[in-house]
Amino acid sequence: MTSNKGSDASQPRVGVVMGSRSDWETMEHASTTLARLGIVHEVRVVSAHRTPDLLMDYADGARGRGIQVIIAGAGGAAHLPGMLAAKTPLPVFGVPVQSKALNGMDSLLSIAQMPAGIPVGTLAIGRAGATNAALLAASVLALHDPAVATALDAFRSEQTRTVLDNADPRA
Ligand code: RP5
Repeated sequence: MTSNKGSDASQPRVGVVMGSRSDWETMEHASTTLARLGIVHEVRVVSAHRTPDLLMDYADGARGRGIQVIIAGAGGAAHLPGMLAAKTPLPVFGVPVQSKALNGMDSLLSIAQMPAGIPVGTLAIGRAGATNAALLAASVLALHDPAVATALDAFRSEQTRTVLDNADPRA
């Protein structure tokens, strides 16, 4: 996949984590977007509440394993992104999963309202947020990786062309 000078090309560079398997329907859009850009990534269920020790281990070890950005999705009392950010200096992008009870407003506020000093970059609720988290992660990697920068440029050009080529919504 994407070349990365000085490191193993098969080494995941982005960690996509989620609080439950039930979040996959949303978070798979982060994974497919990263794959489309040729970015090697790993996908894990890590629950802030059900597996707190795994959460701490994941956050502690991520940087040492070559992860450069973490995308974390969770719903309801969505503490996963914030707790990861508390434990790792890596950039953490949080994706609020659309909850059944409150339509994701609970997830959004849980993720966005971090105290000063521990940032989480918070995306939109649901699929758009998951997709954009992957694009933001790619932008971070692209700062030092020309192959990712090229893939990102191509993605945007294609997106623009698709809109321009389908300008009549009745067609
Ligand atoms: C959160 O609780 C998860 O991120 C998920 O969005 C929500 C519900 O989890 P399940 O009960 O479906 O496993 O921790």
